Amino acid sequence: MLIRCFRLKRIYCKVLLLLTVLATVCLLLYLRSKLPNSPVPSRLVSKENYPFEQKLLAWESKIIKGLGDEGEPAFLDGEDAIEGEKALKKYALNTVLSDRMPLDRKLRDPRNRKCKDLKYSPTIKASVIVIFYNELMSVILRTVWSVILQTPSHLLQEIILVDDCSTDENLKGLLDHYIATRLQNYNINVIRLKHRLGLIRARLQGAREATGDVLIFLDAHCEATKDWIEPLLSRIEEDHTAVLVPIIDVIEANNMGYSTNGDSSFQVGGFSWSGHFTWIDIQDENDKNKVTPIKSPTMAGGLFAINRNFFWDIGSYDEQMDGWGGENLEMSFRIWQCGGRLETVPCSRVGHIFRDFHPYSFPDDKDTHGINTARLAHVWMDDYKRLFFMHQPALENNPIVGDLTHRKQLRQKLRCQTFKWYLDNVYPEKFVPDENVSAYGQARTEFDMCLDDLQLPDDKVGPLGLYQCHQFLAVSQYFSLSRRGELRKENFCAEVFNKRDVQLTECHGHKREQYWILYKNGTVYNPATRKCLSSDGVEMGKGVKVERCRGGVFQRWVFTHVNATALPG
Ligand code: LR7
Ligand code: MN
Repeated sequence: MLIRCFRLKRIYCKVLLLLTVLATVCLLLYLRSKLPNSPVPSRLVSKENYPFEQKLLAWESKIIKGLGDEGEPAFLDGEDAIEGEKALKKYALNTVLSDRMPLDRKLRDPRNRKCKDLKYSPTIKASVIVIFYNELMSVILRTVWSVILQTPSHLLQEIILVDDCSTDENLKGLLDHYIATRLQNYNINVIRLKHRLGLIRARLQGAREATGDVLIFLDAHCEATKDWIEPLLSRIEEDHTAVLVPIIDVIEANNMGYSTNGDSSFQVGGFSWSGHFTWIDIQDENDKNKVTPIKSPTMAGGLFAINRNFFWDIGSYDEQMDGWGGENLEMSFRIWQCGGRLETVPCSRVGHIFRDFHPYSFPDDKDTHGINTARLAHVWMDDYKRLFFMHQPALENNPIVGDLTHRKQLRQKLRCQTFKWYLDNVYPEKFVPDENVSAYGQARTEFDMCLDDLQLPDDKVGPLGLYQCHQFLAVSQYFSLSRRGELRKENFCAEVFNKRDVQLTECHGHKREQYWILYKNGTVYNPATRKCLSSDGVEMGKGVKVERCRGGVFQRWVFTHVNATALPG
């Protein structure tokens, strides 16, 4: 054709050649891409993953630009809204909404103004470890994107995703394909566990693979915000024994709104004697507006940063802990008792989706939280474990708790402090129901009726009740009269309402309606109302009240343990 071309007039020849070349290029381009509008370099799409690519494209085409920007709550219309409601009931998360929301949405900077003036220049790198079991893919990926977008690349060694043997098929090939095609420029490592190990051992697997100076663990439904990592790394560089928690903000499970507690007030971690993590308001007025790290007695467990070598030196995790729960208190007590510190870093903020229930089930339906907590009570709490086992008597001498030799050896090897040391030095505000009190135990009337919390849930206010005394020591009938004159159980105090009713409400420490005097004769007197605690006319299962003091059987209360010298006559 070329030779013939030369024979034709030169101009026709050139045009013809050009057209042929153009057509060939077009054809080649079309054939190579096969996938119109794909954001993905075609070399990454093969015959095998072509279906994944199509699925991702279909999904991506439905993402609504700007939805949830700045962390604003988002809403869908029509059918999507209805489906979203259903999803919320099933997964404790509006999965429909999450799937429509950009994975790289921009959040506003939630930090206290003063944080913005602080300069940090850490020189160490973090491995971010995210474990998941059957989490929604868009939620996992939003976690990953937020880390990538909010972390300067010189501070990020790698992101490690640990799949705790999920059964959701989307989290296999499709997730791998997303990472290979949309995140190929980042160092992301996916570890697939062959069996479900539970979140504690899954984290351990991630930690074993990590190579960064610092490990940062995140739940698989988090979003990091501006400059979140710098204050964490700087603090660890300064003190390698500091284990750090960011402020954990709430991402609403129904509308994905990022909500903060206001930019200055925040909470640190505590615990209840039943072995649960609790949030506690900061006690020290000076600490409330601080932007420097603040000591925290415990941590929630899902989001924290720790020097990698220190993580191993201080005993990583109790590998015999199964499933979910307890590992956070175990680690908190251990860190403090064995020479580290736990701190909340107010200038680092990460959102977490708080779900109303676990969308996954546990193998064998075991109470892993209870069992794990029994393990930590035996190892770390010395005699104070009595207070935990009062809540879980069935676990006290139960072989299900497993062998503790290694953890006890660890405690010896590290020459750790006692639990009393921890309470005195780290958490002096913690109320110990049978120490430094003037009376505790059952408070009994002459008719074999006892004060009873009537199974009031932890987060509710309800009547201080009366119920038949149990033969054994049950937590529901365990009350203390504190040295400050509170009639209390854990953080709930008996308070007089309307000069008559007695309710259990959060202890506030301002005395008044929460102030009681127990006299040697068994009278429980409330000076604010000048009335006495009475069981007169109270039916079993109903609330006691205060009445004019007149002595007699209905106004006499006998506590199991009384420190008589501490009582007025
Ligand atoms: O078998 C499982 N395998 C897993 O990999 C069960 C769960 N998981 C994953 C799961 O996908 C998630 O990424 O483990 C992570 C934590 O599970 P969640 O999100 O269901 O737990 P949670 O947020 O309700 O619970 C808190 O307490 C747990 C106790 O074991 C863990 O320490 C969680 O990390 C912890 N979460 C937080 O601290 C976030 C702040 C919430 C609070 C308070
Ligand atoms: Mn979580």
